[in-house]
Amino acid sequence: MLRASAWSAIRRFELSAARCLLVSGSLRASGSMPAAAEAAALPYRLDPLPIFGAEVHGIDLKEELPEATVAAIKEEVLQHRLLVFRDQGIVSGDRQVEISRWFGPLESTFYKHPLSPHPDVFRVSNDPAQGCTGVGRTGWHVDGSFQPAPFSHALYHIWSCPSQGDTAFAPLREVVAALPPQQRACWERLWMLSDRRSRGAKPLIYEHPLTGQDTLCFHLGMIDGFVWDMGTPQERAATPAEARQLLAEMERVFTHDCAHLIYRHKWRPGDFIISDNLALGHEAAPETQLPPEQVGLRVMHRTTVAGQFVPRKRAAVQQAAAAAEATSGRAERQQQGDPA
Ligand SMILES: O=C(O)CCC(=O)C(=O)O
Ligand SMILES: [Fe+2]
Repeated sequence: MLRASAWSAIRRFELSAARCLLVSGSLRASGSMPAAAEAAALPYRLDPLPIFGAEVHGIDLKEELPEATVAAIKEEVLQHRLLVFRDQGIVSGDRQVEISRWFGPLESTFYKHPLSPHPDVFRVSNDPAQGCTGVGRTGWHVDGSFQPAPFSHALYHIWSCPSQGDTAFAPLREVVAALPPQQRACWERLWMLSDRRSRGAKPLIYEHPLTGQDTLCFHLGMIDGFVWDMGTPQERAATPAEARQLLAEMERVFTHDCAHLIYRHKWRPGDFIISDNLALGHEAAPETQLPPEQVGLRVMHRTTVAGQFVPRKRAAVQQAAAAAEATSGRAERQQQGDPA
C-alpha cells in the first residue's frame, strides 16, 4: 500500500523528468494534495547528480516551509535517495530536529557530546573537545544497522566546514545489480550478525521497504559474523575465516569494483544533506580525521529517523538460494564420494 503510493508519486515526477527541474505549485496540481496546500508550494530547482542524488536550490531550510513543499521534498528523497541543499548557512539543532521529524520520530543511539545543541543531534568532529571523533571511519555502512529496524533517514549538516574531509555515498541498488552472478548468489545467502548480538541477524540483501528495490543491510566495521541460509535447513554460522574473507570481498566491492558508482560529497559551508539511509551506504573519508590545525574545524550535526521496517528477505529468493546451495553441495559431495 505504502509502496504503491510512493511509486505513484515518483511517476508524477518522472512525467516531468529533466536534467534541471523546476518544481512549482502548478506542476503539482495533478497530485492529490489539498488545493490550498498546493497553491502554497514553493518553487525550487533540482539539479540531479550524475548517478543518484540531486542538488536542491531555492529552499531555505531555516524557514518554516509550506506543507506541500515538505511533501514534495519527501518524495524527492525517496526518488533521488540523496538531496544536497546548498547555502543553508547555520541551521540550528532545533530546526534540524524539526526537519528530521518530517520523516518520523527520531532515534538517537549515540554518545551525547556535551556541545551537542540537542539530545537528538549527534555532534561529529575532528576535535574531541567539539564532537565525537572517528565516526564513520570503521568501514562502509548504513546507520543503525544494529537496530531491529535500521534508521530510515539520516540528515547531515556541516556546521563548521573544513578544507578536506568528504563523505562518500554508494547507491546500494546499483551495487547489488553490479555484482557478478556468482557473487550475487553468495551474498543472497548471507545474513549479518551485528556486533551487538542481541539485535539478531539481518539479511544482507533485502528489499527496500518503500521502493521494493534491492538494497543492503550492513556495516563493514560493526559485524560479529555472518550466517548462511538463515531460517532454512542449510542454516549455519560462517566460520571466522569465511567472515574475514567476506568482509574483505565486500570492502573491495565498495572501494574497487563499484568505485565508479560512488558519490563523494565535498562539503561546502552551509551544506545540508537528507539521505534515504536504507538505500545508500556511506563512509567518512580518512581526511575527516585530519586535525583542525591542518584543515580547519570540522563539525557535523547528524540526526537519524527511527526505522519502521525490519529488513526482510524476499522469501522466494531465499528459498532459491538455499535450494541451489543444497544442490551444488550435494553434487560436490557426490563428486567427493560422500553419499550424503
Ligand atoms: O563524518 C562523516 O562524514 C560521516 C560520518 C558518519 O558515518 C555518520 O555520521 O553517520
Ligand atoms: Fe554513518
